[in-house]
Parts: sequence; structure tokens; C-alpha cells
Amino acid sequence: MLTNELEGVNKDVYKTDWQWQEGEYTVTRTNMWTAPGCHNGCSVLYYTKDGKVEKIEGDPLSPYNQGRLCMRCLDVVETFYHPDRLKYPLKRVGERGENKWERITWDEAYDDIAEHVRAIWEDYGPESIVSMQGTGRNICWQTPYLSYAAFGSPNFVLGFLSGDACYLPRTTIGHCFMGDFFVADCSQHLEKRFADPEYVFPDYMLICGNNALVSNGDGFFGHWIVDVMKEGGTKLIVLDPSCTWLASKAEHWLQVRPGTDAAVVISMLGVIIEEDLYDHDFVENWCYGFDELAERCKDYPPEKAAEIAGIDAEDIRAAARAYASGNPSTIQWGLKVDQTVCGIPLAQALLSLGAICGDIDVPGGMMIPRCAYDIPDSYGCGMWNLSDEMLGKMLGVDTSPLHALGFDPTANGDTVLLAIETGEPYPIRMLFIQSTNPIANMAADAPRVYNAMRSVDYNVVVDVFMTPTAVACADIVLPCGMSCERNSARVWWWPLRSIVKVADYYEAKSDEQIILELGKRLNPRLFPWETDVELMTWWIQSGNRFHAGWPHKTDQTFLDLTEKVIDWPDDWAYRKFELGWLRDDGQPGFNTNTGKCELYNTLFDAWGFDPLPYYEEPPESPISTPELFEEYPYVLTTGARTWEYFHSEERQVPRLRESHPDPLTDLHPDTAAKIGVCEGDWIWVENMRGKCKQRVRINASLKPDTVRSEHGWWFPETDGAEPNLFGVFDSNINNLTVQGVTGPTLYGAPYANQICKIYPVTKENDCSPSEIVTRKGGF
Ligand SMILES: Nc1nc2c(c(=O)[nH]1)N[C@H]1C(S)=C(S)[C@@H](COP(=O)(O)OP(=O)(O)OC[C@H]3O[C@@H](n4cnc5c(=O)[nH]c(N)nc54)[C@H](O)[C@@H]3O)O[C@H]1N2
Ligand SMILES: Nc1nc2c(c(=O)[nH]1)N[C@H]1C(S)=C(S)[C@@H](COP(=O)(O)OP(=O)(O)OC[C@H]3O[C@@H](n4cnc5c(=O)[nH]c(N)nc54)[C@H](O)[C@@H]3O)O[C@H]1N2
Ligand code: SF4
Ligand SMILES: [Mo]
Repeated sequence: MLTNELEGVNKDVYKTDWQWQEGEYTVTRTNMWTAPGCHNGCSVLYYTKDGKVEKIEGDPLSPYNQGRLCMRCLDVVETFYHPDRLKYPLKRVGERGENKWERITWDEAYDDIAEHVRAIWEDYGPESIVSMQGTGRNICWQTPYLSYAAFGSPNFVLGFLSGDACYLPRTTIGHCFMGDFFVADCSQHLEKRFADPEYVFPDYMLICGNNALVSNGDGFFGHWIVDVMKEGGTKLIVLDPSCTWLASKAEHWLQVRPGTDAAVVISMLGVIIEEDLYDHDFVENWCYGFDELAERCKDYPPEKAAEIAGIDAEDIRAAARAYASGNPSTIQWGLKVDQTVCGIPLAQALLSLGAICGDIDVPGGMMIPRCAYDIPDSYGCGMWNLSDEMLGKMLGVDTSPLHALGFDPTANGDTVLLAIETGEPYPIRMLFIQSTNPIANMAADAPRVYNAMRSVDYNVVVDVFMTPTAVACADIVLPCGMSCERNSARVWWWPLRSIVKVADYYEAKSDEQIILELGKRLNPRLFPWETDVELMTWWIQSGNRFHAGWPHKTDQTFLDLTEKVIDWPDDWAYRKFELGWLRDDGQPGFNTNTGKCELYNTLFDAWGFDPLPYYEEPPESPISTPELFEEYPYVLTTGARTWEYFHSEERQVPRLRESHPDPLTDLHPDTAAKIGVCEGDWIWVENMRGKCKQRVRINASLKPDTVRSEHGWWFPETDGAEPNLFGVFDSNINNLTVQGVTGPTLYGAPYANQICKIYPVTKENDCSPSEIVTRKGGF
């Protein structure tokens, strides 16, 4: 039964049960997550027959997505039953790269892994085992728990993500700035949504480096923006080099040069301070370091910022005034904030903007969220089992104390890569790769990472399909269950949602089952549960470990949640900083040294980092490397999300691939004309590090010197064995990006602000980058 049935629902039309029979179908009301990939967990109805999902619908009664689904979910049945899915555990029989495997049993697979783990413990120590996963799929806490509690290693990392440049720069500075994080409040924490009397629509939403309608990133359902625009008249201020649908509807579109947002946002802060448009009350009572911030902003007058970003100074002023006029305004930020070396200072500037305008944790503003019941849905899950000595061995913490302090703790991808390459500070002997396909997608400098991964003695991949990464380097491949095949649950903010197993697929097991069964062999004391259902009940009840002041706890079991489907908080409060919910000591204020939002960051000051927001040019750009720019005269941004694909996934799925058959690079029409190409032509995109080929898509909204290329491309329909390796380097934009060039805190990397040249692919110059990389090791 839905927890609180919606008022006025016609029960003859809409069932409110969690499961019922409809003709030959069993209908189950539950929620999606992964696999296949998504950052979101929308409510669905599964129609199953004979243990198979035959149909899926968005749950019309769910206040979360209100029946809406994206095309990847609408087509998910085709993904669930794709014939190429991994069906059995596999062991490599040929050489790495030959794509030759033999079927083994789960017991044999676990025995093989356990034997290698024990040998590494003995010869090198647990820290030589690195566990890695990709982005926020339904695996955020599972792999970390396995790493800390079963392998006993502190080295859990996001698969070679340079500069941890996805979300972590934002969450980390959020914690340093105010001891917390924020999300744009579109009423998503309120069960009654817009009908809740406490809710207020934002007047303005500033969207920076985010295209939420397509990406639905970080637990934020993009269409909530359209909802607040339609229902509440919310107006938009959009920073984006391309005119997205949202930018096209914006009152202010700032078409920034990729990587220059920090200059613009600091300049906006300066306008708001100079014109006295800020919230004096909030600044006086809840902010620390206002004068220092005001002083810093003087370095970024609008004329200067406008010149850096290639926009108009008056537009910066107008956007600043509009933002400050909102009561409230809110901010919706995205990945492009993180994908620069100044990801941290840019995020800090955006947080400062919200703070000085008094938008923090007010209705319709920048809501301070929590995972439901404070359940440890994070990379720190299980870390409490490691000794301080072992924690001190986490790769990256000596350079970046932020990595150690528990703000989304992970090892650092660039440092792990160096450790593999150099054996320093200690050798890496095993990679446990669960839900990432680094050489196709996650890692910058894909060829370099390919060479490094192949050099590691023993690698395990847990995935739903055979990937280029698995072929290149795995010794064991384990088949993983998809969302409909797992007993799990979804937090990543409130509400808590059930994920119920409704189908089986050959011998695939869920990530929960895999970590439990492997964990029981290696460290049974920390894996006392008999089944995945028991494990899930432990997890649901294990909240509140980190925030003592937080009042919500739960003693419900996984089965209780299954029947509830969605669990909303009984009481939710805004301005939690006034209530003592945020601090560990239960006192009012923010969970920082000063108890305030730290415009001037005291932790950064102590660690020797710049405590105030600043702007730094991308390491390679028209301004920082003018000579190089003569040879590579375009600014390249990469990886803008597409409707059809989640990163490197779904290239196998017929309907999705039909809708988007090839990798696309956006060019302004004048630029296309200049190099003599038309829509659909293949071009080389190339820079100092490497090249790849993609097809031209004309995008008249770009500036002529900006190039926008897709990421994540490989070709599962082609030969998996080397030298082709599913064509993984042919169209791989990460042949051009760089590993190990990050902000001083090790957070933030220039995935989205490179330089390049472009020219047509011709018969004479055509070649296979995959062959070049797999045969010669690189370009
Ligand atoms: N369909 C789909 N959804 C996804 C994913 C996916 O692969 N596919 N990936 C998930 C993941 S892991 C993430 S992190 C999120 C990311 O999703 P988003 O946060 O939405 O980020 P992107 O789509 O990379 O880029 C958003 C916009 O930023 C613009 N942009 C490019 N460079 C710059 C710049 O320098 N400054 C500014 N202001 N804008 C710039 C692009 O033109 C694009 O319109 O999406 C998640 N959701
Ligand atoms: N140039 C460029 N590169 C980028 C980006 C960019 O914008 N530009 N974006 C970067 C960002 S923000 C991110 S987060 C990374 C993402 O990188 P990743 O998250 O590593 O994404 P994938 O490479 O698609 O690998 C994910 C793998 O997990 C499998 N999988 C899906 N769901 C599950 C599950 O529930 N369990 C298990 N065990 N496996 C599952 C999929 O089949 C797939 O093979 O890419 C980064 N790479
Ligand atoms: S955001 Fe879209 S793809 Fe993701 S779970 Fe919801 S409907 Fe599916
Ligand atoms: Mo990401």
C-alpha cells in the first residue's frame, strides 16, 4: 500500500496496493535504479509473467515522478533481456585482450577471488587491493562496504575519475562551507509536493553547468524544473556554452567559454555586494568572512570577468541583480562545475551566492537534504571497521587532507593510477571493478589507464555486459543483476524507496548478494546476514551514524518498506540550522568550525589552500597556452549527456541505438563550413595527447570557436578481441583528456575545457585509434 494514499484517488481506476494481479500479469509497484545506469530512482509498475518483466509503466500515483519516465526506462525491457547480457560467472582462458572465457560456478569464482585476496594480504597487505566503481549507481555503499569490511582496504575509488571530478568537488566544499550539501528545492521532500502549505516557489533558479532535463543527475528529477516554471512562474538564469532547452527558456543565458564560470560567479557576487543587494540579516547572523569575500570580489569586476568568459559585462550585472531579487532564489548546479581545475572555488562561489542572498535552507531555496533516516548511503559505509593506521594508507590523503576527513571519503583516482604505474607508495596487486568501464568512459587519458589496468596482477569485473575494460584486463567476470532482479532500496535524499526483485536472469546475482557472499568468505564477522533481505534490513536501520542532531530514525524492515513502497519523512523542517539538526553537538548553527556558512574557509586556511573563491584559467586554453592554441584553435567541452545513453551503457540496445547511432560532435555552422564538412560527416577531433573520430552535428547556438563532443562511445557490435577491443578508442574523447592535472586539493579536473583541432576524416587519413592504442600502447 502506498504509505499515505493520495487524497481523491479513484480506487476503481488506480490501485494503491504494492502488488496485485491484472489478468495474466502480476503488477508490482516499486522503484527503479540500476542497472542499467541512472542517478535517479523513479517509481514504476512492473508487469511480470512467468518470472519475466514484460512491461513497465511510470507509477502515476508516485509524488516523485508522477508517472513520468525517460526513454531509457520506457525501453528498459529491451535492455533487461538483451541477449548479450552476462549470464554466468566467467574465467579468462586466453591472454588478456583475447576475449576468451570459460564458464565457472559462483563457488569457483568466489574461491578464486578469496585465494588471491588472501595471498595479497600475506605478501603485501590489504591496501594493495583497490576497489572501484563508477558514478552513483545502486552501488554507492555496497562496494565500499566490501572494500572496508571484507578486503580490509582503505582504497575504494571512483574508477580513475581524474580530480574526483563528479559531484565530489561540490559535496566536499559544501561540507567545508556549511557542514552540509544543498539541492534546489522543488518540493521533492514533501509528500504533498506543491500543495504543502510551507512550500514557496523560487523566483529565480540559477542553473550552472547542468542540463537536468536530460541528465536527472544526483537524485534530482529534471522535470521538476519545468514543474516549478509552470506552476510557480520560476524564471531561469542559465550558464551554458550551448543553448539547451532550459537556456532557451531562460530570462538570462550567459554563454560562457567552457571552464570560465568561476570568474563570472565571483563577479556576480561583487555586483550584489557593491549594489547592497544581499541579505544583511543572514550575513550578520549566519555567515563568516563577509568582508574578506567582498575584498576578493573586487579582483573580478564585471568587465574583467566578461572578457575572460567571452560575454557581456551588462549581462553579468543583470543576472546578478535578478538572482538577488528572488525571494527566494535557488541554484541547480551540475557536473560542469566539477570538470575544471577550479571546480572547488567555483562551487564555493556558488554557495557564497546563495548564502549572502539568504537562500540557504529556506522553502524553495537551497534545501539542505539528507539521505532518508540518515542511512549511510555513501562511500564511507563500513569505514568504521578500519584502524586509523589502515585509514592513513588511503591513497591521496597525504596530499589532500579533505579526502581523509570524511567528506565523501574515497581514495583519489589520479594517485591510484600513479601507484599502479610506479609501485609507490606501495604496489597495487588487485582491482575489484564493480560498475565502471574506465577505458571507455570514466578515466581521462584512456590509453594511459588501459596500460595501467593491464599491468595489475589480478582483476575482477562485476557488470551486466562484457565491456572493453573487462576484455582488456579482467581475470574473472561476474554477471550482475539489473534493477528488477535485486532486493534493494533507494535513498540518495528523501524519500526512502523500495527496490523489489520481481525477476531472475540466468545466474546473475545482485550486487548485494555478491558482496554478501564474498564478504562471508573473507570476513564472516562483518557479514553476519544470511540473505540479501537481512542485509537490507540492517542497512535501512543503520542510519544516524554520522549526524547526532538529526531526529529521524527507523526500525522498519526491508519487508515493511516493500509494502510501503515510498516512505516520506513524518516531519520535515526548513531552516534546520536554527533547530540544532545539523550540528553533531545538537546546537543551532551549521556544522563548521565557526557554526556559520564559511565564506572565508577556516579549514582551507589551516591546510594552506586559498580560503576564498578564485578563478584560474584552464591549464590549456587560448589565454594560458596561446602558442598551443594556434595549433589547436578550438575550445573543447565534452560529455554533455544524451537522452539515450547513460555513459558507456546501452550502445547494444536496438531502439536506443537507432535513435542515436553514432558519436556526435557539435559544431557551429560557420566552423563546419570553414573545415569543409556538413551535418553527419566524420571528423577527427585531435590535440597534443591523441585523437578520435565522431560525426558532425550542427549546433547553431555554439560560439564558432567552441566544440562540444560526446563521451562514452564504444561499439559492442564489433569485434571484442584486440586489436579492435570493441572499437573502444576509435571515438573516445578521453584520448584527448589528461590525468593528474587537478586543483590543488586534488579535486576538479579539466574534462570539459580542453583545446583541439578538427578536420575531416578522409580515405587517406583514416585509421583505427583502437589498433594504435592496443598495438603501440598510445598515440
Ligand atoms: N542520460 C544520461 N543521464 C546522466 C548521465 C549520462 O551519461 N546519461 N550521467 C550522469 C552523471 S554521472 C552526471 S555527473 C550527470 C551530469 O549531468 P549534468 O550535470 O547535466 O552535466 P552535463 O550533461 O555533462 O553538462 C550540462 C551542460 O553543461 C554545459 N557545459 C559544458 N561546458 C560547460 C562549462 O564550462 N560551463 C558551463 N556552465 N556549462 C558547460 C553543456 O553544454 C551541457 O548543456 O548526469 C547524470 N545523468
Ligand atoms: N570526457 C568525459 N569523460 C567523462 C565524463 C565527461 O563528461 N566527459 N563524465 C565523467 C563522469 S561525471 C562520470 S561519473 C564517469 C562515469 O563513468 P562510469 O560510471 O564508470 O560509467 P561507465 O563507463 O558507463 O561504466 C559503468 C558500468 O557499470 C555497469 N553497471 C550499470 N549499473 C550497474 C549496477 O547496478 N551494478 C553493477 N555492478 N554494474 C552496473 C554498466 O554496464 C557499465 O559497464 O565518466 C566520466 N567520464
Ligand atoms: S530519471 Fe529517467 S532513466 Fe532515471 S529512473 Fe527516472 S525515468 Fe528512469
Ligand atoms: Mo558523474
